[in-house]
Amino acid sequence: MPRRLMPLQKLIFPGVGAFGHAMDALQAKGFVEPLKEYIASGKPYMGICVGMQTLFEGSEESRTKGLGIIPGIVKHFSTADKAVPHMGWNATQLVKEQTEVGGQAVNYGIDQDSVYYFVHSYAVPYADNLKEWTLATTQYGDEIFVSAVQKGNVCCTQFHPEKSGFAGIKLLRSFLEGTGVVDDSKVKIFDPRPKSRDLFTKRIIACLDVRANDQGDLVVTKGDQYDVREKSEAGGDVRNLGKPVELAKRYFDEGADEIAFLNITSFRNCPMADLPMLEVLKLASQTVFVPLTIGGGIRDVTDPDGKVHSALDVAGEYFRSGADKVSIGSDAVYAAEQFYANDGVPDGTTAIETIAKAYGAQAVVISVDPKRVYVKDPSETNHHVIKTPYTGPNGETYCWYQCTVKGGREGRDLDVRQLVTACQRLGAGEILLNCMDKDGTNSGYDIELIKDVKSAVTIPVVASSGAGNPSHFSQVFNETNVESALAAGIFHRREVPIETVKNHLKESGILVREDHTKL
Ligand code: 1PR
Repeated sequence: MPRRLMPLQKLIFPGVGAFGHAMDALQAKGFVEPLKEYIASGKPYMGICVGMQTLFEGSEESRTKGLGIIPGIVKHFSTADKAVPHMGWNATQLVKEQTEVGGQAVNYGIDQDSVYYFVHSYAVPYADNLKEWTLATTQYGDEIFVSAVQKGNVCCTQFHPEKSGFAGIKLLRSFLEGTGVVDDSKVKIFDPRPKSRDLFTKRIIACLDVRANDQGDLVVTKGDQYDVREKSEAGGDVRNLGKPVELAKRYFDEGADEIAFLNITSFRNCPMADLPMLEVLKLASQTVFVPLTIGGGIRDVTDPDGKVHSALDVAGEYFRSGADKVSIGSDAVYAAEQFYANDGVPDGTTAIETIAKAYGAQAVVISVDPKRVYVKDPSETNHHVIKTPYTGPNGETYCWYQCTVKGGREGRDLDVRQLVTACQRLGAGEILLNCMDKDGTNSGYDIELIKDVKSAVTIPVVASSGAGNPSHFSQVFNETNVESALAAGIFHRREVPIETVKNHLKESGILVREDHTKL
């Protein structure tokens, strides 16, 4: 049934997910012609991410045609020199300037000193025939792509203003409070200037492990090597380090670039209507304007009446409640086992595949809970081993990293390299790499593990477990090429503020995000 958009005064099309999926949905719901008609009428339009990409003629991501309003094809990033998806905070270079100020600001508040949150594997390479349409470009590796579009009544961003802290809110406010239409005759256009290196920043992520305590309240907790109970002979209480929504807001205010919530008791079956993290996400997304990842229980769930909800349905509920990414733990291990049992052929049924197909690879994170298994000699195991200077209990100098499920309760016959390569092949977009041996120890990240995983995949990797002081962050960024580092305990216990970590990284010459925007 055709939809009428003409009565609208302004239209924002915030896209998440895959190009083909978005275009098919527009087609099926009768929005294609009304959207074209609306944009042609000269009324203000803002497209975000896929909401921008669909204005082009097509995308390498799909055979489905785009709206064809802007010339050009959306292309996949090269993985030769960088991780893909391009996931994180990057700068923009404005290539338009107003010769006469008044009405709608041509830059819509975009600021070259700020960074904005991107999450995409496909982008429109900048080309001269896009001059009239290009408002800003961004460099990732040595590729320069269109990161913002502007012409007349059209303004779009490849990045997500709604997830870009106060810098992004300033942009949305400019569109909402301005006329939303720029007089192009009063705009000067420049050529983008390539830089010797991109301005992509390293992300600092705060992680909140959440579960119900013995009184039934949802609390943020933190384990030592995954044991979250206070030490006592009778078995202590679950450690309570605060309330999830309040802590998330605190970390946003303190400069976290992303926040992850992990429901750590999700291995217990939970009916769809009672998923405890939905409310947490809904409330957190009202005050937290950086990406939110949710993990724990992303798998098929069965209600008490026997009704089964697919992992895709569960993920959909989380996305609609404010999650930007879902993180899959145990189910990813089972999916990898199924993948190898199937001779390395994806069968399209796993949660990774179904969620990535609908929401894009960038929305699917794999949370890995590995632990070291020491061997005297590599011949003792079929698994991928590393030689390590940190010897085992009996002087062993080799180890492999065993994947676990159910929050580390059960080890499987799968090593971490097998897991991450299978998950990348199945369509995952990021690896959240925990380490059971290091979790809660404050002794630094497991650099050997991180290097090993990073060399096996081209998707971004989050280093996790063991951060105890700011120099652990500079160490992990200097010694491995991970894109981001996560910590929990030191932030919860206020031992090291996020700002101290970022100042230390800046002093060490590592690029990090600062949001100086005043609203
Ligand atoms: O298997 O898909 O339902 O997901 C369960 C999720 O819950 C997984 O992501 C798993 O990592 C997590 N989880 C389960 N049990 C625990 C536990 O601690 N008992 N938490 C747990 C994992 C590890 C990190 C932690 C870092 C940094 N927590 O999230 O935040 O190690 O900590 P640190 O900086 O204090 O060292 P599924």
